[in-house]
Amino acid sequence: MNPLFKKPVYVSKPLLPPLKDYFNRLQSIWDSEWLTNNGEQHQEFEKRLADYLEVPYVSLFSNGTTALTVAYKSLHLTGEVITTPFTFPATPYSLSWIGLKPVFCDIDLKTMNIDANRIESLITKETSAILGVHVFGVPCEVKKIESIAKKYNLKVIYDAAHAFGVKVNGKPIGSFGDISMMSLHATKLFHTAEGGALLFKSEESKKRADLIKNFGIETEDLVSEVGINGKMSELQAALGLTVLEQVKGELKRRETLTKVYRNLLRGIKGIEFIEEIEGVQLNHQYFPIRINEKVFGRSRDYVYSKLRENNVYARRYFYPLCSNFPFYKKSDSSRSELKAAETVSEQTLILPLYGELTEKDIDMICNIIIREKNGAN
Ligand code: T4K
Repeated sequence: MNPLFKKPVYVSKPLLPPLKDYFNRLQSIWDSEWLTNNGEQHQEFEKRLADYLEVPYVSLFSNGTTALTVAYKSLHLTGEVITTPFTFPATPYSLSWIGLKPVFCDIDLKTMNIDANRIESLITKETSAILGVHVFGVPCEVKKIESIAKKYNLKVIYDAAHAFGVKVNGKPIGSFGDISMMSLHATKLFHTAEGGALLFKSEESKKRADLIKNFGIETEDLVSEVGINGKMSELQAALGLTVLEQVKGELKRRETLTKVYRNLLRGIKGIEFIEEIEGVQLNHQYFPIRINEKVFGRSRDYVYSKLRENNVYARRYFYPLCSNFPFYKKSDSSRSELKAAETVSEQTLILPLYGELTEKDIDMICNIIIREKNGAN
């Protein structure tokens, strides 16, 4: 069979700025002979990112996973942390690596985020925090989570890996909770190849995270705590500064392409997707759809394999569910019922979305899907 697409179409493609712009910054790095450890590019990038994201303080990291771990350390978390199983493995792993226990809470079927109404029943005397994930850039129920945290004196951390530039009622996503983490991996709307950032409200929190990510070294004479190497290099920071120039255009293009997807798939029975949400400025990081086999006539996995036959590499984020990883499944982490998360994990498919796609590409991708429904009837 001849695939419909001659070249592979992946779920995402890194936003690549003009190479000459990056070269100019590389030249400055060469001239300075300073490659990492809070150099000029790093300092400029931290300021520019804080401005762009409208948060007071940013700390840059080598990747998002290390950034999360440092966030927990800086908040002195202990014992159990309530989180979602419908996420990338990095979310619970970052807890497990420093001896914290993830406790999985079921999700809301509509937003696919942690179900705030179920959090309270999982709180024990061991609980020290709630870790929400704004999955696919859709914000968690930040107000409800805040009031639960207040009532039980818990910290709130947001894994905002997918939520670069998202706003809720005009407020930047990084302004909620004690600390938010953004992944700056190549597959993200905005990236530094590998990278991550923590966003804070106070300078004191930033200083603490900065200390931990640099081995806990305060001065040449004083090492005050067990730190780690989580630093971002000058090469990554320079790439970030260059990509930042392009991100608004990419966002606009993705918004247009999302509308094309929605128009083509709206009304197809058995397929659901996220429409505009009142008061929320989305970032179109991903275009997830949910396929209900009973109604659509074909399973998510069947559609996934048909897309593959045609060179379209859609992804089953997030499957398998983290709570089903063998080491979590047999542990106390997966102690509650996770029905909604099971359903969503079995139904979700992420379709390709990035600025370089054309309207025609999206039309062809949707045709492969719709053809399967018709074939099934
Ligand atoms: N929390 C959440 C909720 C996350 O989703 C993530 C990461 C994290 C925390 C941790 O953040 P980091 O420590 O990674 O900063 C990818 C990314 O590697 C990962 O960052 C991301 N989430 C996850 C959702 O997606 P994979 O295993 O799917 O990557 P891979 O290599 O299969 O890439 C996906 C597609 O992107 C490929 O099919 C092709 C395309 N691609 C990829 C790369 C790396 C390119 O076109 N160019 C590239 O350079 O995890």
